[in-house]
Amino acid sequence: MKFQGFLSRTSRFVLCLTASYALPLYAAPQTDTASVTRAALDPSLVDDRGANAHFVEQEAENAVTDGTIIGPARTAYTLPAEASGRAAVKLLPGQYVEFTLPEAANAITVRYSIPDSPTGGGITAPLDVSVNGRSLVTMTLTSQYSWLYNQYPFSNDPNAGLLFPDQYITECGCVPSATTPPPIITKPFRPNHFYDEQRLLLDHRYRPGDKIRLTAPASSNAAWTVIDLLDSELVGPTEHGDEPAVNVQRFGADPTGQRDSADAFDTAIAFAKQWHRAVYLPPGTYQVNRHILVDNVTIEGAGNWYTIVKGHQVTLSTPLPDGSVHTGVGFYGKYVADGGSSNVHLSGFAIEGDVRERIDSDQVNGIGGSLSNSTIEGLYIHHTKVGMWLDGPMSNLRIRDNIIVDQIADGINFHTGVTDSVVANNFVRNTGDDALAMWSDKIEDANNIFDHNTVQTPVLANGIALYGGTDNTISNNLVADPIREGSGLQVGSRFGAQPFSGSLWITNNTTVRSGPFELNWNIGLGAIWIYALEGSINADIEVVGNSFLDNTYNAIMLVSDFPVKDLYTITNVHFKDDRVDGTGTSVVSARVAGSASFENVDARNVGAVGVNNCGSFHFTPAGSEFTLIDLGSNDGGGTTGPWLAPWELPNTITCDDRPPVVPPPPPSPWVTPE
Ligand SMILES: [Ca+2]
Repeated sequence: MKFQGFLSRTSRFVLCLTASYALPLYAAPQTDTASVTRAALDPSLVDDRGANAHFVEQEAENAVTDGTIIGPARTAYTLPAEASGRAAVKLLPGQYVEFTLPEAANAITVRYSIPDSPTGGGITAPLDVSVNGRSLVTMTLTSQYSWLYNQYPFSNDPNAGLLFPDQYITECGCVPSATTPPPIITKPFRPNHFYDEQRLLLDHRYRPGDKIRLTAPASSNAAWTVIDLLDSELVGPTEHGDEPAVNVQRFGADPTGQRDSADAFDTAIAFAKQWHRAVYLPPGTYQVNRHILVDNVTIEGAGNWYTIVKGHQVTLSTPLPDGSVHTGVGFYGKYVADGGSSNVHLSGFAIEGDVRERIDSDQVNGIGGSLSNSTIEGLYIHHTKVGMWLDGPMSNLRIRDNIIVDQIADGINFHTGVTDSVVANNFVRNTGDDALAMWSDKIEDANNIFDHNTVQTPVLANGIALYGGTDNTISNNLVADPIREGSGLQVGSRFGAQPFSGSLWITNNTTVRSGPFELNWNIGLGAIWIYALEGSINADIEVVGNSFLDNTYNAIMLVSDFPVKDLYTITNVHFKDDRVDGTGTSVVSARVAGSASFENVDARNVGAVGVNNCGSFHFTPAGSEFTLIDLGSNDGGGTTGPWLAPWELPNTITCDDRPPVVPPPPPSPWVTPE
């Protein structure tokens, strides 16, 4: 390696002497390989927003490679769109990407994609890992948990015809079964959920400046290997549990993962409860292929890199009362109908599921049931359907410092009457539905806080979604790269939820590369998307101190659906002290009747008219049915002038749903007098 480096420097030197005009000939590789990002942004742009993670992120597109950068591009159903920062590196067999460690590390996480098998179901393929030129290990990548196709709730078969030919699809703008001649449907139809990630403990601690090279071997069976990013981390030593904890191995649990340990877990839990002790899960991999029922118990692992509870998906011979046709690994509180659980404390282990398809009736979640007066901390949850699906009513659950990645559906969902609970400092990437959600189904979710979480690349739906509820707070979160049928932050009267009431505080969040194209509506969304579909939204909604960065379309959208546009309104929304840096189209898109107030909402790099005001589409001489209330200090704009110009106020019709998109420059520090 040193010899090669010397050669390289010599050849540069010679070129300099002989052909100084030919700089580009030897300028590559040109990248700062130690560049650390958060959600593909300079960390200084998102200071104190999102989770304080243990790892540092480096995007492959900023690293050294002899492969090909794909993207940046944001079109759904494409590989770059689902990559962090909307770009990645594509390696052909024999090619590499190399990262320079910015900090000491003994562990890495690789986010990647490899092709599906021709008939679906996935393949495995090797990825060589070397450090400073020394071969270390060959990872086995898999596409068994990625690649879904077709209409919701999706298929694993790339060759399948339309699942629902009697449903409208935007691709033909038609109902295929009712159309003559029938439209030609390209297969695979709507491929998505391309990526997966894998963690690797290295053999020892490496130093800043050491070079981690990922190589697709020349002999790889994968036609290509896309690397999105590398997270590197210095993992601490194993934790031993609070004495005198009950060691699950004493009850026959097998840390080699060979034998099923579920019954041993049950026995250890029963013993621990009898003697009022915690259960300890020592380092190892424990095979558990069903739910572990938890109530009034503490279960502590040795740390989520060391203690892994891993299961196979099991097909049930008869469906369970809850509708499940499969079961799998998960820690479940009792359902409310069975009394609910309380005083459960889970920490320091990983849950590795085996969910490869979306079946909404299946309870194959990492955490489930009802868990009042409980804590969930320091878990790593992977390949389950939903990381944590809580069915209330229940109260006082604290969810902190967890990592939830590569889910088939949501990351965390507070479903039905979850109150006085906190979701803080969690990292959620690559969910197949809303990453963090409160769904006030039948009973309001109330007095909950989602704070300082990082959400990246939900491949369907929203980063953070609120469906009804009262007095909830969404604060200090970082949300990046929503891809389709959702956006960064959604406030929606949808899914039969109870109406919003009381107040909703959306404060000090940052979104980036949000406000994507809505394929069904054929228009762009807003990074924050307030949506009156099933009822008016008139609770007090305070949107304060947020930054909406690099919005693909709009920063803010208030909208109803066309069939109900004369039924529902949005009123009582208040924007204050928000920053909008870059919109492909407008700052505000209003496609609903109602009003909102704006105070000190500053914008720059705005691509279209500041306000796209359609109201409820009657276009009468009285103006739009939507009114903007200017409370002052709303500054800045773009090529079309100030974003909130006097001529737009209070309700000038400016309706143009599909203006040209002007991609903004990358976000940069906001240096203006306050
Ligand atoms: Ca990337």
